[in-house]
Amino acid sequence: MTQTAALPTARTVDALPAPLQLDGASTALVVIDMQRDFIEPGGFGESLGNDVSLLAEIVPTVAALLALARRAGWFVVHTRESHAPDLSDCPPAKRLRGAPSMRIGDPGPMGRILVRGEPGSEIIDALAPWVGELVVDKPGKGAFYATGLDQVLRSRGISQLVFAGVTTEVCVQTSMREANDRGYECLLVEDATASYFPAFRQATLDMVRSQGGIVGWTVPFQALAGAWE
Ligand code: C5J
Repeated sequence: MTQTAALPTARTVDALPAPLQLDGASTALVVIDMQRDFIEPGGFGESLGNDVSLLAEIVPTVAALLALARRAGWFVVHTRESHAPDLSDCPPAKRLRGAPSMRIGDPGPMGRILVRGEPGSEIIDALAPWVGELVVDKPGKGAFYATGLDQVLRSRGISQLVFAGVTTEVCVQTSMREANDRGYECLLVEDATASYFPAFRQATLDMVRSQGGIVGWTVPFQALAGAWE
């Protein structure tokens, strides 16, 4: 009788500031806010005066990362920064901040800005969630604030999170810090995250992996894919 050895589920990823042992059985990919409202013209990002084309550049890499996660069998989570239609979960301090051309809840070319169920709050077609993947609507910048994400991850035995998405220094970094404080090991894929301000993206990568990885690790996509396949 021949016996087939179980494939090892853990791999060593050549990350910074140090190699990271990633175990596929306890890993989830968390794709932050790849929504039309941030990436396409006419949404929240552009209403704040930003050049949204900078964010669209990472879409092929995020698509490749999603494909890797699906092949590897990692649990996949997508988040959407969004609010209830009555804006009951949008504090005035958030809605009234700054001087955007359109505020959260205002009608725009893709429907009401950052409101759940409107076309602008949907994830872009190229990165659409698959059946069985978790979609988390979050009213804050962080994925753990006022959501059930922590409970879902814990119930699945997940302790390592691979992060991608936008924007690096706002929702991605906030979510990573929330996860780090909750005991998750966090790995940010460097070329699968973007900011309207490239210098802020770079500063965030440097901050995350500074001081021995005070928030987590970073890795280029090809290095992660190379370790896995
Ligand atoms: C922002 C986000 N930048 N998804 N949201 O307001 O990073």
